[in-house]
Amino acid sequence: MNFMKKQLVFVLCLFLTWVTVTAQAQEAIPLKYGAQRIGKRTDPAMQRWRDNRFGQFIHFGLYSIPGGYWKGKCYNGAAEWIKSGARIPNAEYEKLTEQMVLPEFDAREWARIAKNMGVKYSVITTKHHEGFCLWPSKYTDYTIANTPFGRDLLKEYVDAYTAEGIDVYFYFSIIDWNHKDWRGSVKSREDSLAFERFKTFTLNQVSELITNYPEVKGFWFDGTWDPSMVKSGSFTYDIEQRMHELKPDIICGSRLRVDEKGARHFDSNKNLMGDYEQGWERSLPDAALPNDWEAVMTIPENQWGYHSSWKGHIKNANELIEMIAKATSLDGNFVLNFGPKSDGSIRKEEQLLAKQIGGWMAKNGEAIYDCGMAKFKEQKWGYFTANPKTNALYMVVTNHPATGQLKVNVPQGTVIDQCIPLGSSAPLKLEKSTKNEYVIQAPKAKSNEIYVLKLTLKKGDSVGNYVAPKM
Ligand code: LM5
Repeated sequence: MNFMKKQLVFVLCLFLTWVTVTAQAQEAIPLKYGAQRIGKRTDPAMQRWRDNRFGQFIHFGLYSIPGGYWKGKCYNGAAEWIKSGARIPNAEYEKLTEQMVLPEFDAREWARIAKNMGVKYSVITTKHHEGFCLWPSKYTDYTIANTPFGRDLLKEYVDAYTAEGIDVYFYFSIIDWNHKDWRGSVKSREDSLAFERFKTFTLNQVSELITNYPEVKGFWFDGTWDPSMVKSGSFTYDIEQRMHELKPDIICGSRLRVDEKGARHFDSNKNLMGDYEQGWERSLPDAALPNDWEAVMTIPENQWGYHSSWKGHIKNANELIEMIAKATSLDGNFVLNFGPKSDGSIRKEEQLLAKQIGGWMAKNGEAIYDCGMAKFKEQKWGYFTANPKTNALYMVVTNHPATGQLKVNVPQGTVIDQCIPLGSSAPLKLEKSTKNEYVIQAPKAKSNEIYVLKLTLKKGDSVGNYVAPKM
């Protein structure tokens, strides 16, 4: 091709790109029930959610009583799904309420365990798919009030966690296997009338929760995938509006929402609905995302409610700590699930992990709380995190090298002044090897220890990237 031809092709390409880009820009579909905001929230409540970084999930309900077993048979599906897995009729399942005695329940003990683990927020199942409510709802009798335990478990939880300075969030499933008006799909006029009544019931319950437990910081909706919901853009929009009327800075993930065309989480224009990506169930992204996000994780495989015999792989403390670090390094939150036992206590395995994680967080939490993505690339030894407020940079070392040396690539021009392991005051020897690389003499790590190095950059160098949105 001669020069002129090349130029012509180039100009043509430019033109075509322009045509596609403008066409796409014009294609925005007008939506009544789509995203209510584009880009990250910039208010203090949302910044607090980000700064918290590490949270706890609690799955507790009637399913905690059978703990994965029904009539002597073990069900290896998720324990909180046992009503469905073992096809238990309502009348039989409801009898579990008689066994809800909770002799060992002490919300302050749960809160202490959470506090010592280092979480800054906690999400509890106020009502899972089974429909049983952990609070005395005036809109149904299927609640904790009508059990031998009888007390308002949710209130005790809210008070105890709030007293420990832990923010509380409410998990709420829209699916309700116990409610006569709930429908997974709407196939007749009768269904349609029932589901309309169910919408009112749900709005009432959400309002009741916000009104009676004003400490709640946000909602974690679930069970929004059935056809009845996917066709209910206006309903999920109404819930969002109602929550904001009652509590303007309430936080709610994307799982609640669907637009009028049936697009879930992201509307038909690909804009995130709700405040953060809430689809990360038992998985973490591998790269940065444009939105806030939160991953929720189980200790065993897919078990959220109490299961008395965990099968398969059970994560150890370091696996979970690595996930906390990874989430932080990618500007996301990490929430670890607990499934308390039917007597109200927390199982020993979970208590031990909570303690191990808590020990690590007490020493190294500085690299997690208030932190986010650094502008330095991920490297083989682990994860960089950065605190934009203090301009500190952290290396969370998950792969201690046999060489005893950590090679650290930094952007050109970056000068590291000092490197100190958290929990120590002695700086490590730091060599500048080539233009963009430092070699750090690693601390003598105990085997299997994840440690954190705090780097101080030359004054004026920014660790940024995790730029908190401007207020
Ligand atoms: C699995 C994978 C992606 C989205 C949804 C599911 C099914 N998950 C559930 O039904 C409930 N969500 C969990 C937080 C837990 O409550 C589980 O029972």
